[in-house]
Amino acid sequence: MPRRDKGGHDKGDKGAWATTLIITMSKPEQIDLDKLEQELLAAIEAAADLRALEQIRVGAVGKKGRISGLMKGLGALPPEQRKTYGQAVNALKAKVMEALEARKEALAQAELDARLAAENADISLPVRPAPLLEGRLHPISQVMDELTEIFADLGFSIAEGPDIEDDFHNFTALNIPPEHPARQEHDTFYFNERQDGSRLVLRTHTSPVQIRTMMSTKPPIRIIAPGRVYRCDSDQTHTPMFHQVEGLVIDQETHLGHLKWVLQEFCKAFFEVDSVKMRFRASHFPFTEPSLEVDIGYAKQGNEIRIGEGDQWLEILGCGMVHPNVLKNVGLDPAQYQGFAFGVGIDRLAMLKYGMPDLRAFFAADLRWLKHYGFSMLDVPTLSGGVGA
Ligand code: 2NM
Repeated sequence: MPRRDKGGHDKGDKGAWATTLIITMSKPEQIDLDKLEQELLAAIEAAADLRALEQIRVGAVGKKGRISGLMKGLGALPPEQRKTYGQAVNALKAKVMEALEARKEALAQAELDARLAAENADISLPVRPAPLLEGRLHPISQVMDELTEIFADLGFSIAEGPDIEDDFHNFTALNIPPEHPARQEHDTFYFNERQDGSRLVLRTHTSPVQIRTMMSTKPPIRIIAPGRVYRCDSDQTHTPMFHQVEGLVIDQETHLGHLKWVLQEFCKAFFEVDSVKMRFRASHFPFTEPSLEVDIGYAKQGNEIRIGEGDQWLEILGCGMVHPNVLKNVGLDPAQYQGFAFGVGIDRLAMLKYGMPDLRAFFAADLRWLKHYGFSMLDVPTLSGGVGA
């Protein structure tokens, strides 16, 4: 295409056209327009894409385009020729516009066809694993879900509370007054002193959740409180943060027999066995009276341990009847209400059930470990399917 088609940015260009017109004015102006028409229609037909077509449009009917240039040249014609010539240019313009429109539609359709062809999906290709299938649930999360499922089935609700507690909820209300030796045993993480001299703590057990529940809820109460707890202790068998689930039942006639039954049902469901051998030993906690520690029977077969049978014992939890002082501290009348409480270490339960030998691996964030011991997101524990299925 000639240079001036690009819109005639050059002033001299326009002049050149006017000259042509005047020279061809006497009669052969028709020929000039025919030639231009052929040229333009051919260019439109040959436009390879919408961008090329737009350039042709601007060059022909744009403000500085060739046809617009012809219109502007009209004034230079003798008056008697203006009308016919003007009509001819208008007709040319209409034809060119029509051709532009048609080509534009065809090109748009072709571009859409090409895009559809390029973007189609091969549904016969194997599906890439979704994040939901690739990701793994930490064994602790899995065990928490299992515990929730089991205790929900026994009629317990879930209660939660803050990780940062005050002295009253973490100690005093639990019958652990200031200077009580149990405060040392707890290896507490203390925050800096506040203005009134008191210090907040990272909760050393989830029992403050039970305190809060007893203070805010009228019995009967049946809750479990799973969550993180903190003790300033770190070696092969201790991590400064670990997980506990504690349970609490408060009613008017709840007794130790109920406690034994609940723990037995829990152990059977959790370890997925039909019967468990359990041993209740007298113990001492400030917040329960009487207090008991519970061992579970197991047998070692090679490297595996079988829970529920055999003549070996493994301590798994502590429990007891809630101390009358605790009931008084939360405003319950010990003459009217009583109940039991228990506490289990979740991390230890997970190690036992899933055969994980090293506690510290739980918190090492090693993806290879998680891939091996982790659970699929879709493995939701159910009692009917076996909680650890
Ligand atoms: C244990 C063992 C025995 C316990 C007691 C209470 C409360 F708040 F009711 F007094 N909560 N948790 C308790 C009793 C916890 O953990 C080994």
